[in-house]
Amino acid sequence: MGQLIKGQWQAEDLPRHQADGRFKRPNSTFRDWIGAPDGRYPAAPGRYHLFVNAGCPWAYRTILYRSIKNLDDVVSLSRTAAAAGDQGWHFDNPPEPLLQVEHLHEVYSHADPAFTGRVTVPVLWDTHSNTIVNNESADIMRMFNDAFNGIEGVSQTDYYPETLRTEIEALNQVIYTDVNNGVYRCGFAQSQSAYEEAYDNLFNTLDKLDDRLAVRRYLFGNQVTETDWRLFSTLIRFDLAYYSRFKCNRNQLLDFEHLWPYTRDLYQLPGVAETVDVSAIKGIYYGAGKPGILPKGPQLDFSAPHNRDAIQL
Ligand SMILES: N[C@@H](CCC(=O)N[C@@H](CS)C(=O)NCC(=O)O)C(=O)O
Repeated sequence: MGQLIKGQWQAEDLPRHQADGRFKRPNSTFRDWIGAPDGRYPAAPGRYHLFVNAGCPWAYRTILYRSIKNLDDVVSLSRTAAAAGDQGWHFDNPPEPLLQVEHLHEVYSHADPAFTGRVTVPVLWDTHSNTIVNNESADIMRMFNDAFNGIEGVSQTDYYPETLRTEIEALNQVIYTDVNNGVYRCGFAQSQSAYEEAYDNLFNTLDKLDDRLAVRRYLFGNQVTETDWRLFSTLIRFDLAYYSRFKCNRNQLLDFEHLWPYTRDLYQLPGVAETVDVSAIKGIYYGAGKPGILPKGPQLDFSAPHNRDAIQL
């Protein structure tokens, strides 16, 4: 995919690899915060908007939080078409209603006419000052966790409890490196050794997480945290895309004794199932090349009983 250079779309794809073939993900560029003490972005209902792609695991985290925190009436949302085109992400049935644009890169150049960088989803947009508040999914999850809690109807559930923060940060780091980004390090590796290293790290970590979930209902016991949602965002895509498209094929998720029922357990919590868009997931990973044929399988029953309620911890 191309990028913006001084506000102009450039189709040429700059390399995203280190010399040894390892995939390197660039950092996000807009990092402001709703509800921060500077008062620039107050937590007002109807003021903010999300631009997402429902197949993307990073954008998905924000779609998921918007649903489980009951923010559907507080933060509005537009989806891009499943697969990127020659100008990157674009909207189906343009123009997109909020900003009257056809491509996501126009949202970025609206915010900053001289923007240089990658045009990524998710984007959290402020309709008052007409700019991007933040385009880093990890930040947006944290904001959605508590920034709007003063608004009626918003769920008060805390997925980042004070008492667990140190442990959450530590496990997030491992899961990000080896699993969330690990599947991309498999799929986008440019050398055999970089791929095999990422593959081994991925499955070693999944094995450890599987053991951990033998005795705990969720990663930190019987309370769902941010770390569960971060892991879930990758697991729900695993057999649909990563196993085949990214060559993460030592096992399917279906083969893991605990990770598979754990994924179904999270899927069956209120507000989650309606956020999982299987055709968008297939579309983002398989749909870009012509003729854009999507795999028909695999058949996965996320609604099958998980029997994890009995785990006490
Ligand atoms: N750090 C970002 C990463 C987002 C990201 O990489 N999104 C992908 C889609 S899955 C994207 O938009 N890629 C376009 C590009 O890199 O040009 C986040 O977590 O929010």
